[in-house]
Amino acid sequence: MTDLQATNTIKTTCAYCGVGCGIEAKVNPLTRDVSVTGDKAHPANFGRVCSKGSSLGETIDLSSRLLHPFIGDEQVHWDQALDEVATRFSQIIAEHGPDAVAFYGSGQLLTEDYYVANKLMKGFIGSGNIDTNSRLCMSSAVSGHKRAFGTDTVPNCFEDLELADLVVITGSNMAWCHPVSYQRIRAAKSNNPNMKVVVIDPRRTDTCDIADLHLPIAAGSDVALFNGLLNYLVEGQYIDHEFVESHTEGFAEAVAASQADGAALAAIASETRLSERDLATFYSWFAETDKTVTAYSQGVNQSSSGVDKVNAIINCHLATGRIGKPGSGPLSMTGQPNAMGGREVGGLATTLAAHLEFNIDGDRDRVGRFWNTTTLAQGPGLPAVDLFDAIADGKVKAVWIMATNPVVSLPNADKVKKALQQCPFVVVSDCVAQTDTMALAHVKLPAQGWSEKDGMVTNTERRISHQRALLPAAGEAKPDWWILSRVGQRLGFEEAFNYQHQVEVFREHAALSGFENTQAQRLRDFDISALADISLADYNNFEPTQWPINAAYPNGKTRFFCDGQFYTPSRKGQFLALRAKPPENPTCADYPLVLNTGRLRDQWHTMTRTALAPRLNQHKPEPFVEVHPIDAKQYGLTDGSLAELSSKWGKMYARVNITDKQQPGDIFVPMHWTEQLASAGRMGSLVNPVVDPISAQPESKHTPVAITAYQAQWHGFVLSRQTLTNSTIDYQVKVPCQGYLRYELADVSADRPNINWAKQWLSETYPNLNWQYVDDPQHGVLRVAGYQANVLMCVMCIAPGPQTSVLPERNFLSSLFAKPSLSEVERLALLSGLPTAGAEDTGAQVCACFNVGEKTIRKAITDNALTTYQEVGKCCKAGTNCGSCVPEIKTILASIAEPQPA
Ligand SMILES: Nc1nc2c(c(=O)[nH]1)N[C@H]1C(S)=C(S)[C@@H](COP(=O)(O)OP(=O)(O)OC[C@H]3O[C@@H](n4cnc5c(=O)[nH]c(N)nc54)[C@H](O)[C@@H]3O)O[C@H]1N2
Ligand SMILES: Nc1nc2c(c(=O)[nH]1)N[C@H]1C(S)=C(S)[C@@H](COP(=O)(O)OP(=O)(O)OC[C@H]3O[C@@H](n4cnc5c(=O)[nH]c(N)nc54)[C@H](O)[C@@H]3O)O[C@H]1N2
Ligand code: SF4
Ligand SMILES: [Mo]
Repeated sequence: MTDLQATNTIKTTCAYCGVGCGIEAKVNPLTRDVSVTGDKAHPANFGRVCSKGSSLGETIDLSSRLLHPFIGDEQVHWDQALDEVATRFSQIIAEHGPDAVAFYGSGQLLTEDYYVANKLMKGFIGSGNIDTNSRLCMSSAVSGHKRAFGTDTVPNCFEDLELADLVVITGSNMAWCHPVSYQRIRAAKSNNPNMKVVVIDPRRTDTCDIADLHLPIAAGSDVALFNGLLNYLVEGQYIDHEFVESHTEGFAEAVAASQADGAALAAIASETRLSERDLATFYSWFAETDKTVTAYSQGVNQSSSGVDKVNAIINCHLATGRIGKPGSGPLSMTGQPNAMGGREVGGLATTLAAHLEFNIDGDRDRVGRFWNTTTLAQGPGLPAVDLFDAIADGKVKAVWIMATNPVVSLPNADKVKKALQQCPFVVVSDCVAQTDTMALAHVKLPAQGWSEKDGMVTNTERRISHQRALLPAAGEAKPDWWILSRVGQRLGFEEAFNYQHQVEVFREHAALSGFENTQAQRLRDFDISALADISLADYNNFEPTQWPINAAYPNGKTRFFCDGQFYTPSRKGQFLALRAKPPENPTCADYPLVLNTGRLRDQWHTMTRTALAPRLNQHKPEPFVEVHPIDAKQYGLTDGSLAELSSKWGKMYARVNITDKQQPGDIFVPMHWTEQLASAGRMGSLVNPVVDPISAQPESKHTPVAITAYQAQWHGFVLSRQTLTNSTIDYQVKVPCQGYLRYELADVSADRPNINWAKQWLSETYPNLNWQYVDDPQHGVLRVAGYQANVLMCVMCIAPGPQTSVLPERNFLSSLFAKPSLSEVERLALLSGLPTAGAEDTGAQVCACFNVGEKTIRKAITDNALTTYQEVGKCCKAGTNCGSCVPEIKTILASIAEPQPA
């Protein structure tokens, strides 16, 4: 059989964001080659995929995987590892009670995994101590939904983004974080000339590319903005009185509270840092456009007033009766592929399971009877930040972390790291061998990752899709549900965790959702009881469907609440009386700037998977900080140099990017870099541990910080085919590229690296190379190349001072790694740093899908007199797949049309 014959096509779901795109994977199980295209039949994406989705096949390489269980550094059999986990957990529970242990999970677990984790901890170990990274992500939306609707339901769906005449995108960089939904809005807008888009974000992000209005709101002031809108709707008589009177409660109190701080536009303008004119435009568009969707994400949720922000938005939709209707409603954009599935199974410490609640009469008893357990948790457990504090305090003595990397992603991350270093027993399940959290594990458990694991995920619009196995497991990796249930059995819960296949878990989850779920007992929105007896064949062939899936809605339901029926005791939607309040930690003289953190187009969180795809590392290769020109001047920062950022909690280094997309006083750092890739690039160290008082979601978008120039005495880079040994260089960032690694280096030490130092360090990796070099102490220049025969193995370039511009062109040098051997001319060119004739420098990457550089695009535009991004796409493919780089292409077009003064 040839490799070609072995290829088959399997439909599955993307591993990454909450859009939950359907994909078609062409799989060769013999070579483990997987190539991905969009599934035209999947209702979340209709065939589209973004740069991350389309490069999934490049992230399943086995070299970075954890392939076997380990206790300490010793590889062990599964039985030994499972026994160790069960024994240590049992001992600690016996000695200190069930609240001395905890699980910390993730929206990247499949529903079946998550269900088993929750059942084991809450149902049988008997503690509420299972929380998840969804606490850092969706918990404010969950609490906001529960306050307004009496349940955690997203009322609308993706299609509403297309049906709307006004799309308000707030606290969401959708162009980068939900790219396929964003492209759907872009396409809808070009078909509907009446459609307007408003973006509310302190930064001018690429999402603003399709905005008719951008409101660069002062960080944290969203409640004031939407309270102001509620008032405007009242004063201008835009209220849907019939809906408000028949189907809601608390309207008068909400309006009174929103007026308490002054309802005049001037007052709101000063609180939100917006102009009165822009405010009036936004308010009038919202007031007059019946079909309005407000889509929101982490700029809303990750705040000390996150829940109030959510309810301030929902208040305006309830007041106008615009909820659950085609083209109108509030739309919480979920982050992770199974953020919603986690909420269904009760993965948060504060809920039970299947939308049953600790604080609702009868629900504990209901879950206890269904699971046939007498040890159900008495009440909620500790939410994430409190949980890690309890570990630091020694109250929680054993923790099992699965599918998340809290040493990077939790706030006050140095404290989290220390807590885990001191914790008597840390278990980590991950598919990747080296993460900042795995480094602290006593027991390391290899989990199956995307392409191997098999089960259900639920996306933003409540759509359940099957994520299917494409390949056999890597090494001894096992599904998370299997690992958890085998430990559950060893803890003595033989029957309750006797699952042999994930479909058995799914059936039980579906049955619980329908258990005593009637008006007479306790009606819950989440009900997929029609799947309680699903056959294995139907499970395997399951078509994407929006819940509920029950007797009344066997094929799912698109929208909730348009009938005015909610899940509160009175069945009425609830207005909340809200007062704007400033972020809990204000800036001060020592820490004068607001640090905002978030995502990049081509990276996923802590980069354990996206950094494996070289083309995803080229757009933004290093940790950086975006600073407004006024602040850059004030703090003595130059573009492209390094800065040190510090807060009360920690510090980091980042490359300075001066841009007027920031507001003065605000700076932005991407959340992605870890200690595995950057010596001091872990931004979680800086972030304040303040949380929302209702949802306990951390305020990741607002930390007071200081910034100073990093006084580099020298800087440089190494390009190397192999991973280098650790060095003591102060600033060191590793960038995986195609066929080689790039290390960016800098140090404050006045000792200039010389050829001896360079040879000593590089020889630890390459003991037998031929070295060619230029070492010029007078000019501080060092260039070293190492050859095996004529094959270039590594090259180092060092220059004095903090600037990067004096170094040779990295793109040219990297092109030499693609050559089987180098000629004498090329070797000389390499040391002189000057490209040889004919060597192509494509410039910084713009399009990740087709790896097209800025210089290629500029040349295409000037050579062919191109004027639109569509023409650029036709000419060099850039921007024609996911479209996320279209704003950058437009910027290049504009800069050529109107040359900047030199
Ligand atoms: N490329 C990529 N896509 C992803 C992910 C990824 O890692 N990479 N992660 C996924 C996950 S889990 C999530 S949760 C989502 C997150 O998706 P988003 O929420 O869209 O992403 P963020 O970049 O975290 O933050 C969104 C915006 O909030 C703005 N913001 C900050 N403060 C405020 C404020 O006070 N008010 C308002 N209105 N806006 C503010 C920020 O400037 C930022 O542009 O992305 C998902 N998709
Ligand atoms: N400052 C700041 N902090 C933030 C945010 C922010 O915007 N700013 N955003 C927050 C948000 S919204 C989120 S969602 C979090 C994300 O933060 P994390 O959850 O910490 O980040 P990930 O890199 O997604 O970690 C997932 C881990 O699970 C592993 N993994 C993948 N699939 C599987 C699997 O099937 N099984 C197992 N066992 N492991 C698997 C991956 O290799 C990876 O190590 O960060 C939060 N932290
Ligand atoms: S938008 Fe991109 S990352 Fe999100 S699910 Fe679709 S392909 Fe995956
Ligand atoms: Mo998230």
